[in-house]
Amino acid sequence: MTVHDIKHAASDSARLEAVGGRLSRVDGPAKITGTAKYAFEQQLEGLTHAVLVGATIAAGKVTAIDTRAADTAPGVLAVLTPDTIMELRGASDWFGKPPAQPTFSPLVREVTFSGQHVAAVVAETFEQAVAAAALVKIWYDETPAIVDLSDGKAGDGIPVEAMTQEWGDAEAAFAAAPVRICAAYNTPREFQAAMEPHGLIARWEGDELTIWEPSQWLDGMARTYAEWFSIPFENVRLVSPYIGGGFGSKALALAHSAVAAAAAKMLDRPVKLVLNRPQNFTSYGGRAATRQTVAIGADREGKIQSIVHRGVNETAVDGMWVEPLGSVTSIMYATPNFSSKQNVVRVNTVVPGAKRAPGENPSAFGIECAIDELAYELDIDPLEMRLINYAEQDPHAKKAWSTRQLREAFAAGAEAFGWAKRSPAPRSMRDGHQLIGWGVAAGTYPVRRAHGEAVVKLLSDGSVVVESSSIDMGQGTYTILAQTAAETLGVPVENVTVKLGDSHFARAGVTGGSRLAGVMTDAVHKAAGQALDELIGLALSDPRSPFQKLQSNTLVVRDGRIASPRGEGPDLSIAELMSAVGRDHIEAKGDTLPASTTPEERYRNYTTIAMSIPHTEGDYSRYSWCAHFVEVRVDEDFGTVRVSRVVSALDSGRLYNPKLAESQWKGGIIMGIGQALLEEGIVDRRHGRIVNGNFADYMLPTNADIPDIQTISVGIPDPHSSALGGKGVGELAIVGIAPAIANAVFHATGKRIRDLPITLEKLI
Ligand code: MCN
Ligand code: MOS
Repeated sequence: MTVHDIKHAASDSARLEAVGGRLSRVDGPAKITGTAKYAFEQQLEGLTHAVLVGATIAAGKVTAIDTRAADTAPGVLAVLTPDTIMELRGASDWFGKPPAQPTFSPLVREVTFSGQHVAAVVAETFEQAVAAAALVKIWYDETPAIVDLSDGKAGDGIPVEAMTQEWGDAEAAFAAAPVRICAAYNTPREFQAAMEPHGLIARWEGDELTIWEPSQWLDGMARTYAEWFSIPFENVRLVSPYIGGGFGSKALALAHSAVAAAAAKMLDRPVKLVLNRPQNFTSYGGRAATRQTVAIGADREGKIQSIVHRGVNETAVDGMWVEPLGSVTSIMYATPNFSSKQNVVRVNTVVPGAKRAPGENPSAFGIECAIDELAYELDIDPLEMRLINYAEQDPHAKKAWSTRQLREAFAAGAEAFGWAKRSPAPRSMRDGHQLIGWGVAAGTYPVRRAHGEAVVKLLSDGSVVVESSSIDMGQGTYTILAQTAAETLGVPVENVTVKLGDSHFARAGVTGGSRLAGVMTDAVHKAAGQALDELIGLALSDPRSPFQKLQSNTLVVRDGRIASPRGEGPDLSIAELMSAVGRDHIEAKGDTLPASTTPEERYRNYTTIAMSIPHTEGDYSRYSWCAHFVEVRVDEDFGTVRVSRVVSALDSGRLYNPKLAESQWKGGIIMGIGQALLEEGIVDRRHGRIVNGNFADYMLPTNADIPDIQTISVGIPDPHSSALGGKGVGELAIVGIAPAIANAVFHATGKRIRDLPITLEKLI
């Protein structure tokens, strides 16, 4: 597709089945009718059930484990402890870096966080395993834990040099600026809280391992299993056709995955292990708690002269997680002087992990609140403030934006929201006892790019099968790949079946960083294009083809029928042509990697993230952008906050399916409303334990908390970001929504809440 073609395809397609059409989810009926089989729903012969026993201390040593009562409980097949579970080989990390320790035990003696897996019971039934797990007795030698960032023992942490970004002389310019603001912004520990819990079924057949596990990265997780058990990569098959949400948490094989796979090997029976809800709060990391200070120096007209940013995020005692807190701070506004530095602080927690827009999300909370504070300080409209400091190029990379429709987003959002009618002073808009506040904030997410493969098969009945080891956790991959294949081949979309979520299919890298749609539409477009070329080639040159005598140099396929471009001569269905030339199928593999790629590079490309393409590669800096406009109503007496209106204008380039992109954006906005007002992992300071690790106490927004949300697409096709002109969609909208709400709360109440979530006790 040329740039010219892409421009034409910019607007919504009238044809549902084409790229750009508002086709409903093709996997929808299977999910609604219950025929979609999720990982834990596999019925296997001889299936056994494992239940984990977690540490009740946050730091210390296991001194003794008494398994006698559990060993003899009904149905118990094995009680595994650090002494009895098999040792596994250490696996390399997601960059492909070799492990620090050559071997490890997936059950631990040295405890570094509450809930860490110490023992596991395997029984014939789930109920028997649960009952026996309660009989396992563990003794500890407890040592003091560092419970969270505010713990006196936590200290300032370790500098992360790689996060330092500096130009000009930020400290001096800040000191010299006529107008200065400086404030601290905090976000708590948050969790991905996907409906479907983590877990897996593991089955060994000789030295071949099959794993049914919800996964955002089949190839990467298969590599980990292969390394743990010292078996060839090809011997591992991961199956994950449907996923009940991941939000960043399902990209890695974790300690509980190792326990289940080891137990299956030791017992030579398939093992199912599903984490209960509290275990979903301690067996893998959510978003790290963060602290930032943002200092902005400006002139009296509001032009920024310096930004000084310092960030801290919590990480684990025995694992490193860096939440890049300067990622939005360094690129959103033009500034001649800039400094951002970051530390990490080790606390007794499971290693934090990726939650939708890791880095960009808390980063935007800091800078987008701070810019609002500067606007009020100078009595400048917060929207105007953002335009005064509009970055015409990437201030950090010093490169042109590939596309940046942020000015357009501000304009379209403001218009639809009615921003011009805002009364500027805080507490100046009300409806009876409700204080009304309007807030704005911007968001962004880089366009992460990578490579992928896809196989397209054209079968003798004219139907089409697309295969890829990529996944659909709800974003719409099945649907957009069906549209891509249908459009490219010229067949009705009902004739296309997309098969995903099996590591034995054509390979794909991680579904993270909102990159999959761009990667896979490219691969499927390539594969389908090759299949079409082969079909037309056969039709023109095969002696048995009725088109052969036509002496035409090309043919077209439309609605599954093949004919000459001007409609002269024969007109056949694909099935009729395949039968005429005696072919039962045509198969093509689309591969976006260069032909010169070695097998080793190919393996690394799909099983590590080391080969992602930088978003600032070449001449351009590539990002998606958005502007959120929010109305809140704060009860004057009770301090309760309700978000009553959201209008967001977003630039994700060309949309492959606007209906699904809007759904993704709304999902991000809803998650952001939860972050702003409700979500917070609460740590019991005595035991270093998450006390609200369940869906009754970890507050998430329900439909009643969510107002009408209007999203407006202002994107234009971006040929530098992907083959078909799209930019990332999945994480964009959760960036900037919490600060827009915090800014609206300030406008409503005159109170600046800099600690999320904004709960009523902080307002009264
Ligand atoms: N899309 C589009 N036009 C584009 C780009 C995308 O129409 N230019 C639409 C497509 O429907 C596509 C979807 O948006 O399937 C997401 O595309 P993309 O932005 O490439 O993101 P990924 O497919 O890589 O999905 C991952 C992303 C991430 S990183 C998280 S976290 C997240 C998210 O998607 N987790 C989700 N959205 C989620 N949605 C659901 N339902 N569940 C999750 O766990
Ligand atoms: Mo998304 S947090 O990059 O899986």
